[in-house]
Amino acid sequence: TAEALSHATADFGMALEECRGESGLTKETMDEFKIFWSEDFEVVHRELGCALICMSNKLALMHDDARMHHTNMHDYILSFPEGELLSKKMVQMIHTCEKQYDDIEDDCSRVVKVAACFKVMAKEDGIAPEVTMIEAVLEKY
Ligand code: BOM
Repeated sequence: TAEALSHATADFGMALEECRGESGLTKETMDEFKIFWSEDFEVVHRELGCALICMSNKLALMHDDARMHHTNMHDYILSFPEGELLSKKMVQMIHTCEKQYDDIEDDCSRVVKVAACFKVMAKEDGIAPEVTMIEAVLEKY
């Protein structure tokens, strides 16, 4: 659900600042992680892919080959309110997207493609959060 994904985005986004240095993702490209879900934000920068790898590694959500760790991702999403349905969907969606871009060798370039694919799928499915929903979650931190 969009509710669960707002929580996950708010929590996952906490790792962004720690990952700016090594990923090279500037504030001009992405000021805060919540804007990932904005209509106006295009998920195209290789640096964002590098940042997603770094952020995922802090939470053990990826394997060494920069592919999703299915069990850990499932359990992570399950930890948020209303996470039951989302955890299944999200693992399926990301896995479907991974298969689509499996031929891209560069990890950062591939991961940003997978993330863009996931954004499209989540929007189609109606589980993509509005930026305002994420802001509401962040206010309670
Ligand atoms: O093969 C790469 C798999 C990793 C993809 C990670 C996709 C994350 C998309 C960005 C949206 C994040 C929203 C919530 C974070 C939960 C992890």
